[in-house]
Amino acid sequence: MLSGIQPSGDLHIGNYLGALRNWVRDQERFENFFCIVDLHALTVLPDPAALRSRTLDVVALYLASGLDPAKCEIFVQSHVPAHAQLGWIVQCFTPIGWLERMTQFKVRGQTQGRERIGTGFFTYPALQAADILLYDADYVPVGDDQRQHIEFCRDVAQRLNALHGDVVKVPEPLIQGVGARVMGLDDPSVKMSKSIAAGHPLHAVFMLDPPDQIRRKIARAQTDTEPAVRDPVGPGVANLIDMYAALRGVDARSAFDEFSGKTYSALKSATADALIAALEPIQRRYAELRADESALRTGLVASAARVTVIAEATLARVQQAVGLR
Ligand code: AQP
Repeated sequence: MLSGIQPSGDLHIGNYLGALRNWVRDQERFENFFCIVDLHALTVLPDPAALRSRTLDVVALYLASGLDPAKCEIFVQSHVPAHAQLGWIVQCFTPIGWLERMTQFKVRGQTQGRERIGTGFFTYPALQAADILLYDADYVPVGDDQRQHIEFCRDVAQRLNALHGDVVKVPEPLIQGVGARVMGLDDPSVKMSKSIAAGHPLHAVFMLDPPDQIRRKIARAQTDTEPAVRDPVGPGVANLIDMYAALRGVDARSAFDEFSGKTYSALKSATADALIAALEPIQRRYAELRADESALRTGLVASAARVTVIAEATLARVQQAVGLR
């Protein structure tokens, strides 16, 4: 199993419910590779000091959330040069049209204008495919927003295999039901996202928000003008119900039944309670882990050394197949 998070901003509960918490739950079942994908974060031209520090923040959050370094490789993508090397090869096998179809690229193209987007943002699905293929991943646990990118990875893997024999493994996405797409609290028509949260204080609950902030943000989450929870619920209410269900480990229907006929403030207060209960222990562990940077760095160096052996073997196999060796 392989997945990663970009250190491109503060992690929010979408990252937690859609990805991280599922990795923790499933870590006993798989051989696990979790990276901090700093090369991807570079596509949004972060401040260098912030990128450096956020990379360690994300490592500490992985560990604080319960990823066990005895069961998972936790490493930084740029520490393993094979990612960039295979990324280039994958790009060469990627028709431009496949990248132009990517929703993230199309959306950013509409908001920012295509000519202003860095080439790295356009080609990053190819690098992401390389991240996955290097470790012969069977499964890629992600939120629903990444479904198209995993499809892209499968397409490019199949293309490589069709042209050069069975050279890479074709992975499957692992996408959960509840929590797979947490929407913005201030605008439930868009997915909760680090980049939007950076400019909109009421958009997201961050994993490191203190309890009073969590309560304040959830209390101000957009709902609608109905007096109480009732079918059919609007998108803001559905988002709160979905978060509550994910945190309580029940399906969205049971969560709806629990609040049916109750006020929005009852739903909000229960959702905030559930978030605080989930995040408080993580925040306590995070504070301890993040204080010891040298321990974090030591773990990263050791993991990068171990995974490099695996990544280089796959890279050599692909290089051989395409004629570079
Ligand atoms: N809103 C979300 N709901 C559920 N899962 C989500 N993920 C992200 N947002 C949500 C999942 O978190 C993992 C890491 O994502 P990423 O670091 O690659 O960032 P992203 O998908 O581009 O989304 P972000 O974190 O909000 O950043 P920006 O602002 O750049 O879009 C992935 O598994 C993702 O599915």
